[in-house]
Amino acid sequence: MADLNWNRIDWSALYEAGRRAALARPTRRSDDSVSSVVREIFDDVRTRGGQAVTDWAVRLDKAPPRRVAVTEEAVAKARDTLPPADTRAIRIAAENVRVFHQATRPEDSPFIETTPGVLSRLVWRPIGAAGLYVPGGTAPLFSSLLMLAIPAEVAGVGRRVAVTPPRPDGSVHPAMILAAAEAGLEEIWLLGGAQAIAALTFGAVLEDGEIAPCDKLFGPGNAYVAEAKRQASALPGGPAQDMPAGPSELLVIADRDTDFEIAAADLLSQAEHDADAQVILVSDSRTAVAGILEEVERQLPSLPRAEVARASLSEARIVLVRDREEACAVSNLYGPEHLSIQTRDPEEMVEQITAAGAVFVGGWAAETLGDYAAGPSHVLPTDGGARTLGGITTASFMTSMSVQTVTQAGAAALAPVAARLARLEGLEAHARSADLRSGS
Ligand code: HSO
Ligand code: ZN
Repeated sequence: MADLNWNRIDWSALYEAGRRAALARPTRRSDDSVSSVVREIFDDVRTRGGQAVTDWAVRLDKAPPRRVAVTEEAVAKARDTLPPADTRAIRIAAENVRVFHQATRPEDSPFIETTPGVLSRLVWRPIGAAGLYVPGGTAPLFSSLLMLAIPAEVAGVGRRVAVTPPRPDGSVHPAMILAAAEAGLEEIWLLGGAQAIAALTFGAVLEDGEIAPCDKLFGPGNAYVAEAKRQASALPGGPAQDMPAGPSELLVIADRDTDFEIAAADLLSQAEHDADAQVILVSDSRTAVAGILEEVERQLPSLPRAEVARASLSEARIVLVRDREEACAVSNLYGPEHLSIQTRDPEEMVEQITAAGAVFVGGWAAETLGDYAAGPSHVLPTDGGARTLGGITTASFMTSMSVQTVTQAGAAALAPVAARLARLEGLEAHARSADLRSGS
């Protein structure tokens, strides 16, 4: 059943403009209507507060916002509804995420003495309050809760507020409770969409309690959530946002040594996320491309989410390149959220990669392992953001500040320099402030 229509791109036949166009992300549906709905929700929540949040939640998700307390009792109940192996898997994932983030937490620098007596260092501080958006929709991504809440915890964030859409019956998935418990969260709000982002932005007094405004908003979401985060971060004094988020992306580089079955399974794992998920296969081998496509066709029909995967794959691209260097160049130009290098000697290619949210090296390193349990956060930049932005780390939940200490001798040495530069800029008050320290 060759009903998948793969878009094939012959890289060496294209000029620069054509190459960029071939890798462009599709423009998404009616951005204007999304932003006007979000604006309407924001305006309403700004003026009417919690009541507006509730009204929008009832209208769009058929349920008022509900606070789920992660009590011992709730955790025990959630555990009882799942096989013990599920609970263990969540625990192992959480532990790995914690270990990775503890080991990569930024450390305060030592004092650096640029001039005798002039000592500066860089110190890191956690942000005050983080709003964590955990997508629901067709799949409750409790793994995203781990990938946000644990780095935030390790960073030392004072207040973490997690929000997630209710399931169609208004309930929360038991795995979400267990993930919250593993991440040391005391509560989750069943509240989704732009109204959740508005609540985290303006604060909202709701029937079950208060959501206080947050300093920074994190997490992936649909087009409305992404637009809401964008509008929130554009407000004067509004919260910052982690990164602009679009549909998930995977670019696989394959050659004739690639295991076709594995590469195909990975492409499908990406495609099942949603119809907009971006799948790209880059290869210097026509044999590999044919073999992988055959495998995709073979594996697809038995997937429960075959229809979603099929929709995504109808937009999938295959880029034929001349060699490994060209494969890396394609990937760097695209800047994928996930890059999987399934070639011979994959480590060698990593050196040439400059833009990807996460790189999976070799056939054993499935993106799926990273999605759930390897340790690094799976919340990563999409839409080419990887060209200038990394994924979530503990540093995303922290700010750095410089701390400067100067002795009298240090001031005497440096003040004349500063005074001179100040006068060069025409800033006399600065110069006099320096003069007072020069000791002359
Ligand atoms: N691949 C997604 C993360 C995810 N996958 C969650 C499964 N569950 C974006 O990195
Ligand atoms: Zn995934």
